[in-house]
Amino acid sequence: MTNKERILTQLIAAKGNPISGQKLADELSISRTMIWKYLKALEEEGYVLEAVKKKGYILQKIPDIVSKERITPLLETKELGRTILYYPVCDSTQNIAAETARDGAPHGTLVITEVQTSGRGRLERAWNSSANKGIWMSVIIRPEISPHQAPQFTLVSAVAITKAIESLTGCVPEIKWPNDLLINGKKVTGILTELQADMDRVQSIIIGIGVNVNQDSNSFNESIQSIATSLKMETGIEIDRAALVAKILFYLEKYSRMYVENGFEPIKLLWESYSCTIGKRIRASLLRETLEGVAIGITADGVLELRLDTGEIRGIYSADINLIDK
Ligand code: BTX
Repeated sequence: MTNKERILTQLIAAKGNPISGQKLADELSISRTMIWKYLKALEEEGYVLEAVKKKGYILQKIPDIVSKERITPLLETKELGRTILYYPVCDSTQNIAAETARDGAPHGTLVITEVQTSGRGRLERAWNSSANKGIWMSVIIRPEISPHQAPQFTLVSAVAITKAIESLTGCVPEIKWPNDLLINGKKVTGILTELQADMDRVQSIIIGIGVNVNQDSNSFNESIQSIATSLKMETGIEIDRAALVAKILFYLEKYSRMYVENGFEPIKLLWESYSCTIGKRIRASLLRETLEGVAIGITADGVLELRLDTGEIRGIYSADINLIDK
C-alpha cells in the first residue's frame, strides 16, 4: 500500500470520527507536512474531508470512482488486483492491458477506467462504456496452462462475475454461452478473453470485463436500449462499483485457482447451474454457417454441444447464439 492508501484506510476505519494529523504522522513515520500533502491530494480526487479544530480530520464523502485508492482497501485477494493501473479515461482497458502484459506486467494486474472511448467486444464490435456508470476493466493473469485450456477462462470469469453480483446485490444473473450475463433476458455483462501465447505455453490471458452498474436506460446508446440492462435498473439501488470490482477479483482468483488445481469439472457444474442455454433450443451463428438445435451441455473443454434435428451432435467453439422458441 502507498502512504496515500494507508491514510485513506485509516480515515475509513475511523468511521466518521476525527483522526489527528499527528496520529497519522506517527503511524506512517512521516512528517505532518507530508500527511497534509496526501490529504490535499485526496481532496483533489474528490474525497471530502472536514478539519475539526484540535481533533483532526473526518472523512465526509468518498467519491464514486474506481481508483486504486478506492479499490485496494476493499481487496480480499492474494494476487489479483495487487497492481492497479487506473485511468480516468482511456481508449480500451483491453488495449492497455495487452501492451502492459507484453512489457512484463505481473500476474493479477488490473487495468481499470471510468470511461472508454473505443471499448470493444468480440469481433471488434463496439462496447458501450458510459462515463462513471459501469465497470470497464481488464485483468492480466498468467496461469501455468497450455494454450488450448485458455478459452475456458471465459467460463471461469462468467461464474466468478455471477457469484460477485449475487453476493453483493442478491440478484442472480443467468449465463448465456459463452460470455454474456443476462438479467431478465437483458445483457448486464460482457466478457472478452484474449490470449498471448507461445506454441505450448500461455504467456498471459487478458480478461476484459464490462459490467453495466449504475446506468439508467437512457444512458445506453439507442441501438442497445432494448437489449441492455444495468444492476441499478434491476435492483433499484446504486451499487458501489469499487466494492463490486473487489468482489469480482475475489471470485476470479478463487475460481481460477480451482480450475488450475482441480480441472474444469467443478467450474462446469457451477457454470451449468447458472446457465440459461442448456436444454434450450438455440440458433448458433458461426463464421460460415448457422446451426439450429438443442444445447445439451458443455464438454470438459468448455465447448457447447448442440444436438441438431438430424440427431447429429456438433461441438461449437465460437458463435453468437440466440435462444429460440419452437
Ligand atoms: P460481444 O461481442 O459479445 O458483445 C458486443 C455486443 O453487445 C454489441 O454488438 C452490442 O450489441 C452489445 N453491447 C454493446 N455495449 C453494451 C453494453 N454496455 N451493455 C450491453 N450490451 C452491449 C462482449 O462482446 C464483450 C465486452 C467486453 C467489454 C470489456 S470492457 C473492458 C474491456 N475493454 C474493452 O475494450 N472491452 C472489454
